Amino acid sequence: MKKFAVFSGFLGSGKTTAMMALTNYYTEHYAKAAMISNDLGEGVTLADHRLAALSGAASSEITDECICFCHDVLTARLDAYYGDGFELVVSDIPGFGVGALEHVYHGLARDFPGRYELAPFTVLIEPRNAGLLRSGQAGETGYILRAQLMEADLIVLNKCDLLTPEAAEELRNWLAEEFPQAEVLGISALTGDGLEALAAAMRTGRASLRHPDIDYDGDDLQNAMDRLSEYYLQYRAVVCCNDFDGTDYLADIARGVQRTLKAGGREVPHMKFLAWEPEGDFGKVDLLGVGRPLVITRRFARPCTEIAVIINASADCPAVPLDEAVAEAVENVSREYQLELQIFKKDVFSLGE
Ligand SMILES: Nc1nc2c(ncn2[C@@H]2O[C@H](COP(=O)(O)OP(=O)(O)O)[C@@H](O)[C@H]2O)c(=O)[nH]1
Ligand SMILES: [Mg+2]
Repeated sequence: MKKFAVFSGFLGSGKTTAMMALTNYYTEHYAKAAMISNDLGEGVTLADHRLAALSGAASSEITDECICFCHDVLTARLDAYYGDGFELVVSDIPGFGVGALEHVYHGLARDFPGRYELAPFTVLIEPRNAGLLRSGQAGETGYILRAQLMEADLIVLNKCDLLTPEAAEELRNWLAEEFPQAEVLGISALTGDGLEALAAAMRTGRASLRHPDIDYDGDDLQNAMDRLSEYYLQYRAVVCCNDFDGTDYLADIARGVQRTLKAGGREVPHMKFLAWEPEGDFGKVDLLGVGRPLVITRRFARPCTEIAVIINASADCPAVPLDEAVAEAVENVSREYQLELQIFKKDVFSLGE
């Protein structure tokens, strides 16, 4: 079997976490599965792939370009995995992912007929955004969420651990009524609930290869894309004396960025703060909107003396003020923690340029 699935969905919906959980589950129960983190940043080892690798998932990344537009790179990667005995490969989509059904699935079906089995085109949504969409309060994000869900063969309501079973069922029912072309599943990528159903959908389900009318060339998508910036910073931080709490350090930086962006009326759908120490222990903090509480995704088990840090984001904020907000927070907090910094790489760009 050479099954391939795209996992689309809004920033922060849990694509990376779900792909990690699914590939591990699938490998344990069925056959070898792997994941590809697709990112627009240049170079290698952006936050999602680093996280997946630290977590032990079979993982690789495709950077610089969306798999929508580099089928040669994608097919070479897929063929290498299938040649190696993998039976399922899942990849996410950078940015908003809108249009990936056409560009990836139809592109592969047209140019490489019969070479891969396309699993259901899968779109993740988190309860908060499903709720906002349902109540008509999603604002400009509403267009993006709706377009993503219209592309779906399979809608995955993720983070169901944050809901009561009744509330999860109600949201699933609403999604099924509103997007009748798709099957709807509820999972928690964090607890593993629902992974069997997701694995079964990958095994037995098929892509429908429809052509939904998502107004791909319309102003709504273009405007949203134009406002999006990508941010990437990697550095090493060494404490001058004693040790420090790496998780608190990441959270303090995240709070600093959050304060500045909030004061400037900016938004950041998803900013990741990932750090690891030489032994492989790691910590991660996620900022999923300036008005939402920080999420401590993973705590360092021990105090740190030296860490490598990646700060990686898609933000609704022009590149310059975004860069300034992060630089200020990193500088202030690192001084407070008495850390010496060595910057390896910085890459900040607007998608609209
Ligand atoms: N409570 C909860 N949090 C989750 C779940 N899945 C992902 N998250 C968290 O949501 C945040 C964004 O997840 P991520 O996988 O990076 O989202 P992506 O941007 O779509 O790839 C992280 O803090 C995750 O730990 C889940 O099932 N339940
Ligand atoms: Mg991700």
